[in-house]
Formats: sequence, structure tokens, C-alpha cells
Amino acid sequence: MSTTTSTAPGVGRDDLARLAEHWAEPRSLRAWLTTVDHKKIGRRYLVTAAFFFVLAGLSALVMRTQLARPESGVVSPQEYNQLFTMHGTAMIFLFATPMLFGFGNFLVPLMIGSRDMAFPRLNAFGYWVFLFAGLFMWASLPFGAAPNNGWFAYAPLNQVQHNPGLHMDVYALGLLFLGISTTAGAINFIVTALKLRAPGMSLNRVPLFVWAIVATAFMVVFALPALNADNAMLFFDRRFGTHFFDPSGGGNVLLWQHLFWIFGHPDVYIIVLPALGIVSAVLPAFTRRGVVAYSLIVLSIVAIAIISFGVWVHHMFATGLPQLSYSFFSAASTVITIPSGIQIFAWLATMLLGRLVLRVPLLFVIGFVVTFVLGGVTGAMFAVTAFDQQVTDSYFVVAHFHYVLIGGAVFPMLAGIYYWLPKITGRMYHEGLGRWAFWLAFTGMHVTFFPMHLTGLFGMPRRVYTYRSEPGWDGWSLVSTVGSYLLALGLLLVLVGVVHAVRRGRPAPADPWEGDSLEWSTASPPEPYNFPVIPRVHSLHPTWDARTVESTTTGATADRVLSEGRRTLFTSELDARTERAVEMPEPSFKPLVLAGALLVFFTAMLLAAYPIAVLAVLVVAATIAAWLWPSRRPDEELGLAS
Ligand code: HEM
Ligand SMILES: [Cu+2]
Repeated sequence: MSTTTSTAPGVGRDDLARLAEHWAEPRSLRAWLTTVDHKKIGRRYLVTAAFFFVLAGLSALVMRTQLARPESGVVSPQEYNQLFTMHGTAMIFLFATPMLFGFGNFLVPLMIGSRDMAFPRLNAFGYWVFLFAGLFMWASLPFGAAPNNGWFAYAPLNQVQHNPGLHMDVYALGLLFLGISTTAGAINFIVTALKLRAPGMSLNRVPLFVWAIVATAFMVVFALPALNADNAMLFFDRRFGTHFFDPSGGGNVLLWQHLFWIFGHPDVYIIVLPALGIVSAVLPAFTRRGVVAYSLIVLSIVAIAIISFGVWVHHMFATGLPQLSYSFFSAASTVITIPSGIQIFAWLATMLLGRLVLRVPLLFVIGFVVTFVLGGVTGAMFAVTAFDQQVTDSYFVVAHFHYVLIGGAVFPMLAGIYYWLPKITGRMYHEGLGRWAFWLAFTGMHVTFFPMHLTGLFGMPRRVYTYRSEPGWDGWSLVSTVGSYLLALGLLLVLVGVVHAVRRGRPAPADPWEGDSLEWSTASPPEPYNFPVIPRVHSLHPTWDARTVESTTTGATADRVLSEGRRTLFTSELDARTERAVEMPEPSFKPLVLAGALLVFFTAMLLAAYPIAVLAVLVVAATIAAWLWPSRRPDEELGLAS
């Protein structure tokens, strides 16, 4: 510990060399297939989710082209059904949620001062499952066998006697397969955020983004089983003659809807909460102050996570349930706007009190606030059941949820992409390109979706592949279509901007924005071990806090350098006191093999090749056994090195 280097003044050269050696990831195919590095896995989630976004976006463009004029024949009704179902299903399950998992994977360990996620191999496994499940679902489209019953796949239309072919089997099996990934990811986030925080990062110093991810992860753990149960029963109904949802056999159609929305409503917040977390993370750098009312925001995040489980029936106001239940769910739906409102007001106050730096990420945050608030207003209108009954299943609904999802998830994600691009790629983006992307996407969004409120009020139903010429429909439909091309152009420019940055961007410094959280104290892009010294945190804004910065540069003791192996620190859940050092796993093929065996299993189930499915189960079991076999030395949980 005598010599110092420019990157980490407190650490000796031989410490750095040892860290680099223990965490090394050579550039080889093998390393590529076996990596467990959360940064690489996070990047893969982002790229793969963006790819599925492009596919879902292209489906939307085809739909909008078909709907530009009345009675056009770009696609057949059967194709249209598959297009809107794959569009919605992919946007929700294969883009929005995994994209946020990508941000979470890349950022959570960096923000809390850890060297990886708690279960790096489970993390790699989760990514491979996501990739395979996504390909599994999209691969059905060229065969004309894609899901075709809307993203919420209502019974009884999802039953085999009404919907023969593989369509809904792809839906049920694809979502069950994907659910494995989402559940594994959620558990990993919870344990990581509870056990791997840097010493001193007590619960009241946890970044808001990490709070949002953890709240989301808890919601996933509680909400997803309802969807899984729904899909398992659906598959049994279709293949093995049960009658869970088939009234002619004593089943119940509404059971599908209840279970779907017990998952589905929280899912809206599963998408929006982490996106709101991105907003809270981006704002400090561009307002030059911490976000106002930290504790209130944390409380509102937790409140949203809990209340969102109590409002699912507002998706079922047209089903003829007892009136009294409508009143209850209508009230609960109004109440949930309060915590969302608290966050909006906190951000507005932050912007008013801070010094605004109008760069691209802040533009997208402002675009988010405007759009999301409008979506919130129409949402509050639905809580009035009489109004809901009038506009349900019309384009008014399509307008509303795109305001919420594009405003509340896509714009924050774009803010996050521009904000963290320097950290992720080590390159700065082009500001002018970014501004063009923002203005095109923002204008395009409103030109596309604002008119849908009108066509909806004029009675145009959703999910129709074409319509008769009707006053108020033709003109506004055409406007929507023009808008969707503007929006697509804006999103294309985002892609161009990212490629441009990676190819030509100027090298990014460690902290180009003077951000306040720990990721900005690492190199851009970060070394495989993230932190040469595990930082000691003294405030909510560690990178602005001289004492935290000092703790990573001077007096770096062996128990925080941990250079004797692939190690990181475990701390206590509430106040983050140092507990022990733990050895992290090496790269491994097992995650890929396990995910591959599951892909074989689900494909065999889909094609009714049951003997192959049984074989795949055996491979899955063998891989899990090999995975869990105690192979490492029992000193994995080390005392602190002295
Ligand atoms: C990128 C621009 C987008 C365009 C132009 C677009 C367009 C459309 C259109 C025209 C429909 C209605 C289809 C119909 O009812 O006939 C639709 C449905 C839908 N969209 Fe989008 N959309 C876009 C982005 C998104 C995003 C980002 C999300 C979610 C994160 C999303 C989620 C959905 C869902 C869930 C449906 C309902 C599908 C169903 O009825 O089952 N969309 N979209
Ligand atoms: Cu809802």
C-alpha cells in the first residue's frame, strides 16, 4: 500500500493488479457466453429489450398504416389480430419491464457501492431466459401462429374451441417461460439492495432509483404468481381438457379477468415506478440540487406499491359486478393518484428551486411530466364508473394508456439512456442529434395519440382492423398515422445517436454531469470490479460529499479493498454496518445450459412433443443439481481480511 495511481490514490498498484486479475473477463467467445458481470448483463438486457421494442414498434407502424384510411387492406383481419396482440404483449412484457431490469442491473450495484449483484449466475440465467422467451414468442409471428386475442387474452376467446391453433399456447407458455426470468431478477434485486450496500448507506441514504427498483421487485414477487396461475390453467384448459375458464364445463370466465388484473394493474406500476426512479436520479444532476422531500417520495413509492394491489377491478367496470364493489374500487383508484401527485410536485419543486441545465435528459424529463400528467387526468376520469362504461374499449382508452406508458415509461427511459450513456459506453452523445430526437418524438407522440381521445369519444372501437368512413374518424385517424411516423423518426434518431456515440463520441470522463450517486465515482465505463475501494457512505449524495470521496481515496484499508479474491462486502439490512466479505462466483456455462434446456422444454410442450419435454426436464434437473452441488471451498463467507 505504498504506491498510488491516478484512478485510485488509496490503493496500491499490486492491489489493482490483483483485483484486475481476479475479475478479468477476456475477450473470447467463451467469456461472452459465461459472463456473470452485472454490467454486461445489464447492457444485454437494454440492447435486447430495445430490439424487441423495434419489432413491437414496427408492428404498430403497420397497424397505423392500415388504419390511415377507411376500408384499406394492408393486412387481413387475422394478421391485424396478431399484430396488436404481439405489439401490446411485447411492449409490456418484452420491452418495458426488461428495459427497466436492464437499467437496474447496470446501476443498482454501482449505486450502492457493490461489486456485483447478490446472485451473479442467477442474473445471467435470467437474461438468457428473457432472450429465449422473447424469441420464442416472436418466432410464432412469421408462422402466422402468434397470440391473437389481445394482450390481456380474455376468456372465453382464449379457449381452444373458440381459438384453435397454437396462438394462445404460445401466449401461455411464452409468458410462463418469461416469468421465470422476471421472478429470478426480482429476488436478486431485493437481496442485492438489502445486503450489498456499501458501509454507511443506511436506509435513509439509499438512492431513490434503488428504492423504486426494490419496491418494483416486491411487486413482481407478489403479482406475478397470479399471472402464472392464470396461464398454467389456460394451458391445462386448452390441452388437457380442464374447464377453469370454460362456462360450458362449469368454469368461470371472470376468474381469468380477476387473476389477470390482480397481476395487470400492479404491472402498470411495475413499469412506471422504476421509470419514476430514473427521473429522480436524473434530476439532481440537471438542477444542481438534491430532489426535494426524499422521505415523502420514499413513502409514496411504498404506498403506490401497496395500493396498486387494491384497484384491479377498475379494469372490469363493464363486467356487471355488484355496484358496491365498483364504489370501493373507484375510490381506491382515485386515492392512488395522491402518491403519484406527491412525486410530481416534489420534482416540480426541485426544478423551481434548482438551477436548470437544459440538456437532452432534462428535456425528456420535462416531456415526461407533461405527457404523464395528461395521461393521469384521463386515468382519473376512468375512475368515474359511469364515464368508464361509455368509453371502455374505444380509442379513448388506447389514447390514455399510451400517454401513461410512453409518457411514464418511454420518456424517462430515454432520459436515462442519454444520462447514463457516458457511464455505460464510456462515450458522450451528440447534443444536437439528441435534441432533434426529443422534439420529433415528443411532437410525434402527441400528434399520434391526442386525436385518439377524439376518435374514441366519437365512438371508434379499439382492436378493429378497419372501419367505414365516418365523420370524425377518417381525418383524425390519418393525423394519428402521420404522428406515428414522426414518433418513429424521433426514436430512430435516438438509435442513430447511440450508434454515433459508440463509434464517434468523445471519451467520457468519470463524472460528466456532476451527478450525486456512487456510479459517478467509478471510471466510465467502470472496471470489471466496479470500485477499487468499497466506498464508505456518509450522506444521501455520496459523490457530492467530501467525506465519502475521501473514504475511497485515502486510508483504503484491506477490508475495503478486498483484493485477495473475487470479493465484495455484506452489510446489515437497515444501517449497512459491515458484516463480512463474501466470495463471488466465477463465470459459468450453467446459466446458459439451464436456460437452453428450458427453451427445449417449452418448445416441446408447444409442439406437443411430450417425450422430448420429459427429456428436457431431466436435463433441467441435472443442471440444477450440478449448479447447486457444493464445489467451492467452505470458506466462501470470509471473515474480514486483515
Ligand atoms: C411507439 C409508438 C406506438 C404506436 C404508434 C402504438 C400504436 C398502437 C395502436 C394503434 C394500438 C391499437 C391497436 C388496436 O386497438 O387496434 C396500440 C395498442 C397497444 N399498445 Fe401501442 N403504440 C406505441 C407504443 C406503445 C408502447 C411504448 C407501449 C407500452 C409500453 C404500448 C402498449 C400497447 C398496448 C398494451 C396496446 C393494447 C393491445 C391490445 O389491445 O391488446 N404501445 N398501440
Ligand atoms: Cu389499473
